[in-house]
Amino acid sequence: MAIAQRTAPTEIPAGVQDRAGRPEWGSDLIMDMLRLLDIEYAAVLPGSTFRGIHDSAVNYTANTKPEFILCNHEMITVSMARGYWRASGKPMVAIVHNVVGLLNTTMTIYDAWVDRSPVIVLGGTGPLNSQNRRPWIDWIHTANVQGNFVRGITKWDDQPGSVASIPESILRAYRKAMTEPAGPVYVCFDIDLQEEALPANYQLPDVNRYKLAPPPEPDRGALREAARLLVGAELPMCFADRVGQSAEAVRRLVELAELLAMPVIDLGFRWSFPSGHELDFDGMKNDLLKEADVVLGLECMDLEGSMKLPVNYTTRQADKVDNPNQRVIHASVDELIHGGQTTDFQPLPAVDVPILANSAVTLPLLLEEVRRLLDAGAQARIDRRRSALADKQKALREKQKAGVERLWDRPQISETRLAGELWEAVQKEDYIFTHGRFRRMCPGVVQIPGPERHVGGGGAGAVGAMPGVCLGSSLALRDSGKVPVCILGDGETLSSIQALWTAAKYGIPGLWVINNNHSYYNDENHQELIAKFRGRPPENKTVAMRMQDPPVDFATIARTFGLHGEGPVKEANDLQPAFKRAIEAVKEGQLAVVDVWTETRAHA
Ligand SMILES: Cc1ncc(C[n+]2csc(CCOP(=O)(O)OP(=O)(O)O)c2C)c(N)n1
Ligand SMILES: [Mg+2]
Repeated sequence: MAIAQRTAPTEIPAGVQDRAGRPEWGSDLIMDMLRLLDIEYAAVLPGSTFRGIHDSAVNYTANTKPEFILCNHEMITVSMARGYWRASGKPMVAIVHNVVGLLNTTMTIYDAWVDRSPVIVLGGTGPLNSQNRRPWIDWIHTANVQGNFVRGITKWDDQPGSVASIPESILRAYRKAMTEPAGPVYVCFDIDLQEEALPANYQLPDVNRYKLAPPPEPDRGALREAARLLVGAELPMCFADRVGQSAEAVRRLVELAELLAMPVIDLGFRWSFPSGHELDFDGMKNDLLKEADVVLGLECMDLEGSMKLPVNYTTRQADKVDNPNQRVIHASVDELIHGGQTTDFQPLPAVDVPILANSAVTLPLLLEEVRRLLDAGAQARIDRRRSALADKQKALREKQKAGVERLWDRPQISETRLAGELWEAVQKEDYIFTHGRFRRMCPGVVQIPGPERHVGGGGAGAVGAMPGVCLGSSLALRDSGKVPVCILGDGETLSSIQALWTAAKYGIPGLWVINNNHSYYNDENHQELIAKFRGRPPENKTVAMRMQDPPVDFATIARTFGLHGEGPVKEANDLQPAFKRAIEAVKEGQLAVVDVWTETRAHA
């Protein structure tokens, strides 16, 4: 049964006529521009520096298109916008108060930046005319220049100097955010501009004349060389990373992989290759790298790092595979966005055939070139490889199966069991995962075809961003009939627990499964490693690390917001009934939280 279709519970302002297109004030113009750009939602946490915008949203555009979505922490506003884009391909706006609101967003703006997600952050400041400032508060909430706080982690920021400059500023923000490589932008509006009267008969711009340019096409010479290397290879392999931002690109990648019998490793920023496919070789990267004579990277965030053997977490070192004749192709537009504020540009990969284009554009053209070059000799080599890979894949699946079996029946529920049971429960549904390292949690078992069933991972590893991201994806999917599902850590959930209120308020459904190991476990693992390295007692790794005494009761917290709560589930046998009840609640349009007490996972 598909999820129930509901009418979205918009707060309709009393006695207001939607008067879009006839702006009277600077802030009316801002709302007009957002509507012209087809922005459906703006996530907000209110503040007096955007009282003009807030008034226009309510009393001018009648809280529709964009509709304001109230959040209880600014980091959730930005995360929601990011999740919304991931699931819909459309940008969403976050509007935040002056200095303090903006500072609260910074972690999630960075997360969006590393995720190459177009989030349009708007804010207020001032008044810049100090004569108009209230004592104290307006002074501490004004900055010169406010965008400086996020300049290194946004593609662009602006602070228009007149009402007449507002349309251009918003249009450019939209274009900058959306043009690949996509990323967050910030536009700050002086209070005085928001509250300034517009000239009578103000004319709005024709936004159709400012359309986004299509993404750049790859150089034909580079494409031909890439095809030549791939067709002539003994063993080509592929690392796929942001490919899954386009479902069509994933289909083309499957076609290419099948045509060439080329194993693929999905690096995890998106769901870029079907798990369980005969060429899904996640888990066998190291063996393949030693043999592969050609590596095809597709939009890899860290190609160089991905081509290394596992990291020794104590020394932080990772060795490069010794394969001197290996040739590397990389299609990516990431280089166009790298800045100097943070080192998210990663180590510079050695690449023989660089292609400055995304995979959605590159793959169809590469397929054509490869097909053109395939001759009988190449075909014979590919056929031999296909059967050799089938044996390798069989061995890989057996190893994965044994690994999963080893972690299935444990005194406490393992992360693997949790993921396997969740997969069992949701695969019968019209599901879509909005987050979760699902491929690695229960390898070989979960079979997810592509981004239409999993919007992927990715970001800056910022604990606390994901609840908002999942909520934003679920907002985008609210009327799709799909059941949005995610697995969240207890630590990350608690960091943004107030996101549950927004879910309740706006009827945003979703199944949130909390992998509750009562710990910031990732760091427990680090404490154990360092203590052992220094010859100190590793048992102390749990100090200032565990969320016990008292434990966090996520199901009760969910219920206090009027949401469906299950658990804590402590026995594996109770998982299926809990998931079943929770999925029923989701189908009725609710967010359901299932708190599962898990064991801390085995570490590296
Ligand atoms: C903002 C932020 N603070 C701290 C960290 C360090 N950190 C990385 S993972 C992690 C643990 C997260 O806990 P939880 O969500 O429960 O996941 P678990 O590791 O227990 O599975 C922490 C604290 C971080 N990445 N980001
Ligand atoms: Mg945890």
